[in-house]
Amino acid sequence: MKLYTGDLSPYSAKVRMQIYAMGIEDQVSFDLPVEFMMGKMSEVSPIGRIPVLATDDGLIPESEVIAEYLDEAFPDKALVGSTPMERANVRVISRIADIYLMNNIFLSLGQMNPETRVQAVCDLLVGQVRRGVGALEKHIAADGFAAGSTLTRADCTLVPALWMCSGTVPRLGAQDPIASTTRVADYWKRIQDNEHAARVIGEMNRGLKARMDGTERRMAEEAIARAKQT
Ligand SMILES: N[C@@H](CCC(=O)N[C@@H](CS)C(=O)NCC(=O)O)C(=O)O
Repeated sequence: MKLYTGDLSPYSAKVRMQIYAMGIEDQVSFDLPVEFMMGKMSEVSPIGRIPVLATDDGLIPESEVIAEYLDEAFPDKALVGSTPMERANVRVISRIADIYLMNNIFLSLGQMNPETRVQAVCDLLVGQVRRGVGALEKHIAADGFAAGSTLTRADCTLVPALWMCSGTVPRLGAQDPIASTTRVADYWKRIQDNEHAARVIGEMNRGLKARMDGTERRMAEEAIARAKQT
């Protein structure tokens, strides 16, 4: 299998963390198609976004669907909990992270520049993120991992979402919503010591550095030039 993924992509980081935690890295290779760098990812996969998992049977887009697929493909290593209620809880936390945090944070990226920022849009989106973090505070476990005593897919979704939240919201001129929580703030501190979490955080930081210092753009230009020669 091949995962189309990028260092800085939090949705990709979610799937990478799951692959690392399941111990199935030897079954998956990682790649970023040149079409993504050219803004033509929809030629590879109609949704046009990463991550995408390429399997022998075809392509699977959408991080949550890939996550479910990996759990089903490797049931003895699945990270979704063992009882129906545990599985429901893992899925609820994962949905809070994806829908209420990540979606709104991604939409807010267009409001980063104070000179072009529409404050009402920014307030709306940050308000939704704050509301999502408030819900997470009630659902997340008081100690251990996000959904209890073992690492699950809830952690794989939350780590990139909280990384995005703490890195993005303050740049919109608002307080980090995690700062006014107890359980979420403690969890965020705790989980960064986990080896798989630390690894994807390191990868996202590396991707951010490459975006900021121009390395990402240079590498994309070189890959595009190579693709045009062939
Ligand atoms: N709902 C999708 C979101 C994926 C997504 O938005 N990926 C971003 C990178 S993190 C992307 O590919 N953006 C490119 C674009 O929007 O054209 C998922 O869970 O996989």
